[in-house]
Amino acid sequence: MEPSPKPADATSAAPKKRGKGLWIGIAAVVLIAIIGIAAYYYMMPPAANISIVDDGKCTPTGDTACAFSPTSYTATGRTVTWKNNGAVDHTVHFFANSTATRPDNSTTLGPGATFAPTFSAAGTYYYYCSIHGWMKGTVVVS
Ligand SMILES: [Cu+2]
Repeated sequence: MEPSPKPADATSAAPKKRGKGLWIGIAAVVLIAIIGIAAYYYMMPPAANISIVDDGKCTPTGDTACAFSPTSYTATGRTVTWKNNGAVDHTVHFFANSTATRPDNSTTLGPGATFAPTFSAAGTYYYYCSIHGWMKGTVVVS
């Protein structure tokens, strides 16, 4: 007998099946990666427009290391995001001389916290940190 055709068929069929499985595996990995990246960006908080910075102390004599950066910000839209990139608590409180329809003040923002009010009207909004009164800033909404 000649058993040679059977092994030849087996070897020629095996790589074909393995190759298909490999491509399905690669497609699955790519699909999972795309879903993962999309979920990551969806879950991410919006990028901050104004960074709150400090030296971890904010001594009451007017520590200039504790500040809003930039101190004056011109918004491109109606929502502005502050992020506390410092090590101590801060707030964003709007002065009464801002445009009358100013948004609500923030609650206390711990390190890493964000505050993103939407301004309902164009205007110039003056604000300060109620914990460190010398920290002040301006937002211009058009
Ligand atoms: Cu502060």
